Amino acid sequence: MDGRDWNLFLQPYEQAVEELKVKLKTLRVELKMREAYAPIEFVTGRVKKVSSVLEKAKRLNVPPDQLETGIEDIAGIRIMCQFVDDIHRVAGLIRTRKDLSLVYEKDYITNYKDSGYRSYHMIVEYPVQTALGQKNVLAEIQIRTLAMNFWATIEHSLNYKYKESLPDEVRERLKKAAEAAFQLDTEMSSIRHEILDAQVDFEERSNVVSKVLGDIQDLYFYHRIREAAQFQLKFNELWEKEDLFGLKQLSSEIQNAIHRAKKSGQS
Ligand code: 0O2
Ligand code: 0O2
Repeated sequence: MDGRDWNLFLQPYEQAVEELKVKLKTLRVELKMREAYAPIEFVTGRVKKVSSVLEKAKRLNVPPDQLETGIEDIAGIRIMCQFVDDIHRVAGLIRTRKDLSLVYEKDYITNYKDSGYRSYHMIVEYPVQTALGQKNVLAEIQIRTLAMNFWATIEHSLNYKYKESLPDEVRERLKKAAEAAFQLDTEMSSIRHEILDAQVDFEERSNVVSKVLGDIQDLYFYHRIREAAQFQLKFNELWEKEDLFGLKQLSSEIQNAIHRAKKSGQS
């Protein structure tokens, strides 16, 4: 083991993690203000412990003088999202940032690991300003849903306890649990889409109702009393049946009637 000062070695990584956490938490606040919904639920970060850095270097055969390039997750940031769609949105936002540069990405959601692990990883290079000038450090940003995080947190702690000797039966059950967590994500996404669709339908229906009722008033204004009364009856019937398609058709029929009324008023 070399006699390096580990605190000094890890310092730029500490700085990178602190800065990235502040920036990503700020992004969450800003998105919440702009869109009322933030694709980021919460952000955490950590610097790898010296013992874990050494263990990983040994496992990956990284020489002691190449730790900075050979180990990409000494600085680690985790971004938790509610929905799988949010992960792609957040990854897109990170790609366009000017304060870091993307090195490469690993999509462990499409290509999930044998263990069942799912997450989206982005390896980035982040410049920190030190007393000796700028230093670029590598950082790993893991983006995952709350369900993926729940699974990974528990699986990680079990693996830590059992190391390599995790019983096969437990390994299999963990894989099944990962599948169940992913199904939960899929179900939540589909419920969300249905809610969004329902919101759009509701919006559309209330717009068409306002338009039809306003246009019927206009027909009275043009003294088309009989026609207006017939349209009102038709509207009542369609509104009762919640027939959005029929209401849209009625709206264009009324538009034509108004058009005719205007024309005959002019001649
Ligand atoms: P708030 O308003 O207190 O929630 P830190 O230095 O404390 O900002 P650090 O060291 O990474 O961040 O701490 P930690 O314990 O890893 O948690 C970071 C943030 O994530 C904290 O919020 C936690 O409250 C939040 N967090 C952790 N687990 C969960 C969780 O399961 N659900 C939710 N919603 N939040 C969680 P803050 O930023 O300190 O703010
Ligand atoms: P930590 O800080 O304890 O989480 P490797 O796959 O480790 O040989 P690489 O290329 O760095 O080498 O790995 P990878 O898989 O791209 O990303 C490494 C990190 O992803 C891990 O960090 C974990 O945080 C997470 N990860 C990857 N696979 C699993 C898994 O099966 N279960 C869980 N719970 N997490 C996983 P570390 O090094 O474990 O560090």
